[in-house]
Amino acid sequence: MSSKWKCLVAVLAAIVPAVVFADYTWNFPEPATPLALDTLNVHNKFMIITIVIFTAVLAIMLYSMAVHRKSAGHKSADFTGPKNRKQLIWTLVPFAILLYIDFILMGIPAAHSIFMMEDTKTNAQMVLKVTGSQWKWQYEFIDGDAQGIKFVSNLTTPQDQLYKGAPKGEHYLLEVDNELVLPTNKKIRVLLTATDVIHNWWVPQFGVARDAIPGFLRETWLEIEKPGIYRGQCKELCGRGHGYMPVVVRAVPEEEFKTWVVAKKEEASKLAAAADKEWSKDELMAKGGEVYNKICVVCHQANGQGLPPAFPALAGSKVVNGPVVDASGHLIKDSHLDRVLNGKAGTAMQAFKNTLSDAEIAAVVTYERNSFGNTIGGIIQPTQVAGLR
Ligand SMILES: [Cu+2]
Repeated sequence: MSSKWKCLVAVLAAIVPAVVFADYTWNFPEPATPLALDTLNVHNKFMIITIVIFTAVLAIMLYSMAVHRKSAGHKSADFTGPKNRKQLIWTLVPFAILLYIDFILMGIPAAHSIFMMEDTKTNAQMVLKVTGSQWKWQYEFIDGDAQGIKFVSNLTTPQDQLYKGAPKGEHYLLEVDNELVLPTNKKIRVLLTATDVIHNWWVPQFGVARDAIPGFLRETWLEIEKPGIYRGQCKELCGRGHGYMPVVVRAVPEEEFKTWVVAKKEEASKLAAAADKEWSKDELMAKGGEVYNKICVVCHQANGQGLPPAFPALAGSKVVNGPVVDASGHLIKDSHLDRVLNGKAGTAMQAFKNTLSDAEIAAVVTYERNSFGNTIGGIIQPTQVAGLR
C-alpha cells in the first residue's frame, strides 16, 4: 500500500469508531408512541438508502476519476445526443432505479407514516384540547371522566437560574407547576389552538409537533406506551418568552389516572369555594406574589421595573396606581384590573380572564398595587373580580 493510502486508512480508522459509538443524544430519543416509532423507522430506512446511494455513486465517481484519468492515457469520449443508444441506457437505467427507490422503497413507508399521523379519530378514546398563549400551555379535557378539568401549565425554573447565573437544575427550562397527566395505552386525540400567535406543542418522544394557530383548530394524536415523564417545548418562535413554555407530560396507568382526575376535580371545587370567601390582605399578597412570580415576571421583571418600552414598569405606573372602579362600581376602561382581565390590544399584554381564577386575579392585582414601591394600599376581593368579569 502506498503511503497515501495508508494515511487515508489511518484517518478512517480514527473517525469511524468515534461516529459509531457517538453519544446517544445524537440520535432520536427513545420513541414512546406508535407514531414516533413509525417515523423513526422511516428515518432509519431512509438513512440506509441514502448512504448506500451516496457510497455507490461516490465510489463509481472516484474510480472513474482515478482509473480513467488523462495522465494514464485515457481520452474523453465525444459521443453526444439522444440518438446515441449507449448514452440513452446510461441515463434511463439509473433514472429507473431512482424512481423505484423514491416511489416504492421510500414512498410507501413515508405515506404510511403520514396517513397514520393524520388519522386522529379512528379508535380515539379521549379528547384533549391544548391552547398555547404567550407563554404557557393550557390543557382541557373535553370528554369522559376527566371532562371539565382545565388548567394552565407554567414554567417553574427559578428566576435565579434564568437571570442571575445560579447553577442550572436538572430540568432547566423543562419543568412546570402543573404537569399534564395522561393515561397510558389510550389513543388520545389532541386538538390544538392558540390565543395570540402561533405556537407549537412538541414532545420529541411522542413524534408529535404540530403548530397551534390562533383561530384554527388543528389536531394530532398520542398513544403513550410506557408510563413516565416526557418533556418537550414550544417549537415555534412565539416571542420573548418562547423558551419559557415547556411541555411536561406524566403518563400513568389507567387506574392512577382515575385517581388523579378525582383529586384534580376536588382541587377545582376547593378553588371555587376559595373565590367566595373574604380574603385578608396578607392572604392576597402571598397568593399574588406567587402568581406574579410565575406569570407576570417574564415581562415586568421581579422588581416591577419591566423592560420598557415593550414591557412597561409597574413600579410607579399611573395605571397600577389609579382607581379600578368608578363611583357606581363599574370597571374603569384601561384601569389596572381591566388590563389584567382583558389585556391591551396590540401589545404583549394579554387577557388573563380565561387563564386565571378570580382569586388569582384579585391576588395579583392587589400584590402589584402594594409592591415595588406602589402604595395605593387598597385590596381587591375575588368576589369583586367575579362581578366585574
Ligand atoms: Cu414558542
